[in-house]
Amino acid sequence: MTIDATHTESELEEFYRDLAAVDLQPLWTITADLLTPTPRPKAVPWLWSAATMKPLARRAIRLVPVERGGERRVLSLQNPGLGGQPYAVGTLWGALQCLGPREKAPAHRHSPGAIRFVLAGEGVFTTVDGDACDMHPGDLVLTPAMNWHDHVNGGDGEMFWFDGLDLPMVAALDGTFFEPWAGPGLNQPEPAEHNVSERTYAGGTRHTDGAVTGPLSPRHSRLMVYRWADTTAQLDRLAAASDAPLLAVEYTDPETGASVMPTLACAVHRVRAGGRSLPVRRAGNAVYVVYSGHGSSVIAGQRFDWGPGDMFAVPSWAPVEHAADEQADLFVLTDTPVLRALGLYREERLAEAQPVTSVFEPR
Ligand code: GTQ
Ligand code: FE2
Repeated sequence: MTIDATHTESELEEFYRDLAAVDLQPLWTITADLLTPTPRPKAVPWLWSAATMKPLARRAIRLVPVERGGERRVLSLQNPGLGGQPYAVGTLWGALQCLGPREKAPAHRHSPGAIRFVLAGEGVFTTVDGDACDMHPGDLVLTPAMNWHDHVNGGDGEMFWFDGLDLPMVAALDGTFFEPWAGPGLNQPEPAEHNVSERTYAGGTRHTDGAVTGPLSPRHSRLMVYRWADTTAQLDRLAAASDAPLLAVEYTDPETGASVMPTLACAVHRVRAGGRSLPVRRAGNAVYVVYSGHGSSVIAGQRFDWGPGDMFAVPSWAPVEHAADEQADLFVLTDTPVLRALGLYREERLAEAQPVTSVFEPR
């Protein structure tokens, strides 16, 4: 067959009309970027400063109760590139959650998995499928997919932490399920003993009766809480043995060494005082939370200055490099396990610092 060169303009127009009428779209007329040479995330590099967020969170504590329905006192990071969707980057939910003295957030469970990284305060425990995990600054607490969870502030102070969820990813897969705790009461009963998963799994060993009984292929880590003392001790050991400007540790499933969840990876990147890392870009999205220290990151040519409690978005494939005036610890949430599992992951390390073309002005 060869192309009928005798066809008329109106024949062609009619053909396109007929296609549209039966919900078909010819690829050769599609102008949207379908097959981009490299990822083009809609989310933009962005930073939410603690100075802005914290007073607003305190106002929320004063003005808005935590109840069934709203479920959580959470300020979600809304990336301006995402058209009003409450997502930090295309695949990740990021948020600041807080609880006032003696407040309780009701129990529920859902198919999106979540992590909490504690920023400030004492007194809250998150109960994960019956195991009450005490939370202290710098701790990471997991609430994996379909695990019941609620947050209880048993103390007299406020508490603030970062929430990261794979919610947009699960939504894109049309895999969202949610269930409120049916009771009795709004919360899981407080167990007599707290931190059971920690006693069983912490430190890379597992409590057994002598037999080898662990799951062969756990879908998520069975350790629900990772203590800051362990994280910082490991970083100290690495820093003592290296003069690299940036040292990173990934939180792992102590039984398998895998990422903490099938969808989410968590890490801490420590930038040495006076250190400056070279740019790297990675397929997949990331949300950074500054735990301590002051410094700046250059993301796709834009400089973001940061300090404790600030949160920033690094969309897929944007080159990112960090510099710190004093030693800085950055908590990093990524969707890397999904890209790796699907054969989509890649990274590129650049040999030279990026030229800085603009400086981000936080709101
Ligand atoms: O704490 O259970 O930021 O379900 C978003 C959804 C926190 C939570 C969020 C949630 C939670
Ligand atoms: Fe939840």
